[in-house]
Amino acid sequence: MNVINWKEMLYPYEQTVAELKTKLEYIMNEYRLRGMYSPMESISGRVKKPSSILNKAKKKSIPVEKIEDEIEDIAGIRIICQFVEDIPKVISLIRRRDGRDLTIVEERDYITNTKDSGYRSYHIIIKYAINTVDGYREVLGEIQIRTLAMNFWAVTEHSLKYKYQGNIPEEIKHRLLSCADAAFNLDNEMSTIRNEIMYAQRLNKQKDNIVADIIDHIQNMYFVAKLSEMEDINKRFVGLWNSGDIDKLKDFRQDLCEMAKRYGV
Ligand code: 0O2
Repeated sequence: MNVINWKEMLYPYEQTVAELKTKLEYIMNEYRLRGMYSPMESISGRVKKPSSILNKAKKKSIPVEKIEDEIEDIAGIRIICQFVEDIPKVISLIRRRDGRDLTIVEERDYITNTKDSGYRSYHIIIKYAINTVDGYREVLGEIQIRTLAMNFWAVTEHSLKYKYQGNIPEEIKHRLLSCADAAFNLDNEMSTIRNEIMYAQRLNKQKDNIVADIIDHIQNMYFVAKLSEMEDINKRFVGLWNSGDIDKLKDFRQDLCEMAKRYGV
């Protein structure tokens, strides 16, 4: 039997997870930077543990030398969305990369085709190209896309599976199915107030950006403007901040911008 050097074997997967996570985070942050709603709420990644790889290989009768070809989720990325409607947008973002920095091998839609367990999620199996000491190679990876509600259910069910070593008692399985229904209904309910939520989030983001600009201007003028002027500015800022009036905060930012220009900062 071949002896696996786990650290060496898993290193390219570490690289894959780190690169993919960074690339997707840049997209998520670019949406936010542009004041747009991001269909990705958060992104996480992990490399499957050796014990978990061996368990899966045993369960699926995969010989050790075939592990890297047949276990597709050694490198795993999970993208969490707020709303079900965000999921197709994230899928498009990934499909756009097909043939560029990654290749799509397979898509599994467990949202339309819910698993018997109640599991819902969209999986995209990919091949990702990396450069290693030995040169260019491709590794398999799995991107899971799901809502916050789907994730809550899956993470909870996963830990129960672990606790009961895969044999969850029937009564708990039954209750988990009710929870899966509840998560499904929660997603549907959230969709009905999606526009309201998105509007509120955009407004908050806009306010954060304006306040960050105001603070930058105040900081830049701190040592060049007159003390009385700075005291006045600080007082106005606190008043406007407390009022929460976004239009007045915008006007104030404009005033500060002109003032900063006059001071040459
Ligand atoms: P981990 O610990 O998350 O890595 P199979 O093992 O046959 O069910 P397969 O053929 O590898 O799955 O592919 P599939 O169906 O795309 O599932 C891969 C991963 O999806 C699983 O990896 C889980 O992360 C998740 N998943 C699939 N079905 C379920 C489910 O019923 N409940 C939960 N909580 N997660 C699920 P691993 O290796 O099982 O686990």
